[in-house]
Amino acid sequence: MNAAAPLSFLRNDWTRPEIEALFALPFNDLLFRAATVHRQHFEPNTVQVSTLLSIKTGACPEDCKYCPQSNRYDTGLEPEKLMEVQKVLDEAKAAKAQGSTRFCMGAAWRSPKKKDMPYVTAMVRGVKELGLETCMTLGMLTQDQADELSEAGLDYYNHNLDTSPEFYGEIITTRTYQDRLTTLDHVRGAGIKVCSGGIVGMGESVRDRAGLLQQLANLPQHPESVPINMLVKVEGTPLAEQQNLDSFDFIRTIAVARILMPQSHVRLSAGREAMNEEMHALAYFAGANSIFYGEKLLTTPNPAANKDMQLFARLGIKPEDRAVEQGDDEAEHTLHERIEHAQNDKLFYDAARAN
Ligand code: SAM
Ligand code: DTB
Ligand code: SF4
Repeated sequence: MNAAAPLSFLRNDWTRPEIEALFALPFNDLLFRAATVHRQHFEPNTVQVSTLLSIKTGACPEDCKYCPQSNRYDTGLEPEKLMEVQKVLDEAKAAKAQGSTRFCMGAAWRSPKKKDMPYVTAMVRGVKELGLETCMTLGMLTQDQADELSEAGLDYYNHNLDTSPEFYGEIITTRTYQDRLTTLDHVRGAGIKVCSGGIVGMGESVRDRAGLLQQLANLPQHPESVPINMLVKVEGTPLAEQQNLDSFDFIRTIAVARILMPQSHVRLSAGREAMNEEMHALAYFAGANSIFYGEKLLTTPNPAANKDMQLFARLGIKPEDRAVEQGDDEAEHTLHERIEHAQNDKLFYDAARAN
């Protein structure tokens, strides 16, 4: 395979051997190729930043082996019922003030109940009014529920395939792979943008990673957003003692996702607490161009916002600015101010070190 061959057109017919061959490329060839594709479709020094909030925590009836929120495992997590709408809006305001452009709300549900819908749609309406993009992840959706969320103005729905069809049964038994594909179909059918990805580091093989990416890339339309999570090992879950994933294998997964889905935002998602700055930098070079920003994911820690901003400054990365497109530049200003501060901090640090 020619490492430099440009792959700029969109395909939905990737075969597993083709994808496995990408994984098998020498690391530098794979990264060069992914970075080339990235540059053909995106401004390569721009990263989208989203904030995540758990609007309903724990006590989930599903048995996902990685998840601290399943009621099957004793992880010491304190369950919390659905948050009040106003409290969610207060959190969204704070996220906006921090410079986030998208607010993602997650609920530990198998699927939303009828009685929940008025609350979640009110959250979507309220968050949109603040000028933020909205994203939700609430479990499986019927077509009617997807339509209702779309009507409320939901921009993105996150529903992950998590892994390959073959490995899936080792991780989750309470809903099927087909259930997940059906929900994605309902989301697409409702005109909501699709956010779908998976988790690596659960003991799957390279073939499984290729299988996950094949499923995503061969959907009728690529997901607009593809979160690649590295397993966060939580005590009490069946995957708590899983072996650490090789860092380069994680970066390879990002790079292959970038090559397969050239126009999608590839999100460097859960697991960043366990990644050093060099690994973040490699992930951005390999084509990751979105992160969750702020101290907490749903229930587990995430790097401090300031730490991300300092790294952005050191790497010359700018946050993607959606605010300007909308004529509302308040959030953009905040983020640029934070980057400027971080840049000044770095100059100060470098000067102090030189003396
Ligand atoms: N309950 C809903 C569902 O699963 O459809 C939405 C929330 S669920 C927490 C969203 C996604 O978070 C999961 O599909 C999984 O990919 C990811 N996730 C959960 N726990 C994780 C962990 N320990 N490490 C990495 N990713 C995780
Ligand atoms: C996604 O792919 N990753 C996010 C988001 N979608 C909802 C969730 C990560 C959860 C990590 C474990 C936790 O904090 O509970
Ligand atoms: Fe429940 Fe979602 Fe966690 Fe699975 S991943 S146990 S569905 S909260």
